[in-house]
Amino acid sequence: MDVRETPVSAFLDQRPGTSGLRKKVAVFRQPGYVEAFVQSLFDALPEAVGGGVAGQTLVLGGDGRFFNDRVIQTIIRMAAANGVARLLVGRGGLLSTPAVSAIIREHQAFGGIVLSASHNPGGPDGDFGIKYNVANGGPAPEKITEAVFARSKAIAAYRTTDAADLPLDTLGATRLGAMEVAVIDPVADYAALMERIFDFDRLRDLFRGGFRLRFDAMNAVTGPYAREIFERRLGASAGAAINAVPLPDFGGLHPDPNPLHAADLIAALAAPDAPDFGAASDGDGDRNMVVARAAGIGGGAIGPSDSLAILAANAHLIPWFKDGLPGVARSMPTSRAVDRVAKSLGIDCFETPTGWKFFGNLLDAGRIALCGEESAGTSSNHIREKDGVWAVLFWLNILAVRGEPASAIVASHWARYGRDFYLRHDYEAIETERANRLIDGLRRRLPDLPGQRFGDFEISACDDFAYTDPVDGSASARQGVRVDFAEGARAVYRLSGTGTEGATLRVYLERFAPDPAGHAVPAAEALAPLAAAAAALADIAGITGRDAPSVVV
Ligand code: VG1
Ligand code: CO
Repeated sequence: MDVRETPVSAFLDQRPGTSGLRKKVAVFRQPGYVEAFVQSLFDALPEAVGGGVAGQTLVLGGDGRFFNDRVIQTIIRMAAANGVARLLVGRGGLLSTPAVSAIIREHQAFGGIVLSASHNPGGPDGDFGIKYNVANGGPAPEKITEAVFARSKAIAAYRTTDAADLPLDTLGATRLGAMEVAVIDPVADYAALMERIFDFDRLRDLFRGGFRLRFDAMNAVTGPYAREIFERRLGASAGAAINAVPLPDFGGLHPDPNPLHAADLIAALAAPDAPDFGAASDGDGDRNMVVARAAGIGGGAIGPSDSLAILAANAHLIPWFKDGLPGVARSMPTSRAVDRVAKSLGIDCFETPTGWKFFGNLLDAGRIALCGEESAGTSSNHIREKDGVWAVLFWLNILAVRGEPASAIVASHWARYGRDFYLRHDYEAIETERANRLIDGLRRRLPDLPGQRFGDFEISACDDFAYTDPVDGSASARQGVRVDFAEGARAVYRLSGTGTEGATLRVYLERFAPDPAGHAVPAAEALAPLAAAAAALADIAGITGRDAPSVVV
């Protein structure tokens, strides 16, 4: 095999964000763009993690979106030219993000590459992304992503080889030069892991008893996982998994599992013949939305922050957690519902910056075993990524053991712990300069804000969230502006690190309501005064020119 050093000029925009490098497909399609980034990654690893990919095993797969098939082949050739010994590739180029994490751990691989822009839209006009995961199965920490970015600014050539595309549709091993390429079943290792975590006998009984699930894979990567696990192994009725064939354009759907983009699922769970439980996941299968049959308090979509709290409170019902949890963690903007559960369990609760990479050390050190984000991500120490299908199985296992409808479990959780009303307002594609001005302005005003009133709310404390990792001491500053109000409410402002167009301002709103008498109110209504106060405080309309958010979830 001839290794070819191909000159390339550096692209200066290859800084990975919250979750890998994410750009418009058109950006990734520039000649040399993928190659420059992947070579920067390979070049940066020896110093950043103490060893390079030569002689190692890597895992490779993606969510099947447009361009996945081309980039897979590019990376296969580059991996061979960079001396990778063994490459595990998902059949058809498909692997969900949680499956990559599971496979890295199961096969003690050096790392893995996931091709996905996650919940961002796909297709030629949509988004593409490349993420790197390290040997613990988790997203590369900032130290590595920054080293890759630094390298990408100086890269001058990449290594590849002239070889035809490899067929990826049949399982088995082939070679490219000295590298073994093993085409693996994308689902097998992952499904086996799920069987070790949950009570599959009990779940089979649940479905045998007529329980009806509707799982919407949104034409993204989880279809094959859902068919195998829910339908084949657990006996859910055929067709319980819908939109279950991964499509390059996601069939025109936007695979972001929230009440807005999975509106059909919400409607199905509100219909007279509704299934017992609904769920959906995102492009790469790491997010989940769970939906209770709509029936009074607790019915409908279960907010991700509530879901995390409820999973924590019920974790002892799952075989994997029968001895309880050492601790839990949530990203900073996630509601404080799980904090109250941790308090009542007498365990630690950590608050980390947004992005799954910040949970890795806590999980590795055994300080936590369950964690989540308000953005529909939940997972545990079974892997080092968030995990959509796992979260659905967790809920099903709780439902099977408790024998109550999901809505009743939500309502009784609120009655016991209080309800944290929660909403996120996104202002998408605003001019970057205006977005930065808004956040900088808030930062500057921080010292003067305590004591000021906005509408019904008085600011009791505020800061720009900074985090020091309790395990390795690494520090991350400027992670979002937190504003606490004396009335048990909170607003958080931060800019998205996954958007691909201008800037996205996220405003996270929450208010604690201890009294069950107030729990029936819809969140939008309960939070309207807080939303107005938060918008006024930051002068969102004045600075961005937007008088309403583009997305409310
Ligand atoms: C968003 C979410 C964050 C999540 C990230 C990746 O980041 O807020 O919680 O970890 O997406 O999720 P940001 O920076 O845009 O707010 V996924 O499913 O895209 O891998
Ligand atoms: Co995702």
